[in-house]
Amino acid sequence: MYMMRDIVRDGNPVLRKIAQPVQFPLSDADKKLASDMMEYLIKSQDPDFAQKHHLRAGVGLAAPQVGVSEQMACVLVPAEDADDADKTKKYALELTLINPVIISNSIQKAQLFEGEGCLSVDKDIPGYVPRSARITVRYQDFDGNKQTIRVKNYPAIVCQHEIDHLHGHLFYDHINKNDPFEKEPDVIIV
Ligand code: SB7
Ligand code: NI
Repeated sequence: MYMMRDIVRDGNPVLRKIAQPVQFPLSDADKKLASDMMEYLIKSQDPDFAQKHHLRAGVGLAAPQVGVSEQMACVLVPAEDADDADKTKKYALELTLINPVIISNSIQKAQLFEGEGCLSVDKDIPGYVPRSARITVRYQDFDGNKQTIRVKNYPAIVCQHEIDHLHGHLFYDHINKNDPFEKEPDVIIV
């Protein structure tokens, strides 16, 4: 499985490349990539395992972050028991996005009140990252079937962060340099 040493850091050109579309049927290498990326997220969210192996917890991981310039990303957002009716559900969103495209964005914005971080960026970069509050994503599943999903708020922010990686964008590209904590009009603070 992937460890922190496998995660590509800012400065490596692969993080700034436009990732290539994934071909179907999936190659064995692509199947392994998908399961290894998801395994990283699962293990990184297990406090004991993460501490023991010095993993930074992640809610998403994109293929360029492990050095593969392909349009694949995993998203694993833990369920918040507080406002989650189904207490048996471990994850609010558990998804492997292949060749994802955002086909619609809400006008309303959302931003994390503490800003964003990235497994590929070792330092804290303060500032708001304006995102769309709601998006519709078209992507392909493991069988190559086209799927459409609508997500909002935190899961939507994570999906946008991951899809950005497939286009060579990093979260801090979106921070207003002159006013990092500039508040957008009509924004949900998540
Ligand atoms: C905060 C963190 C993430 C997404 C959105 C807000 C994911 C961090 C892990 N990654 O670097 C994934 O690309
Ligand atoms: Ni990232």
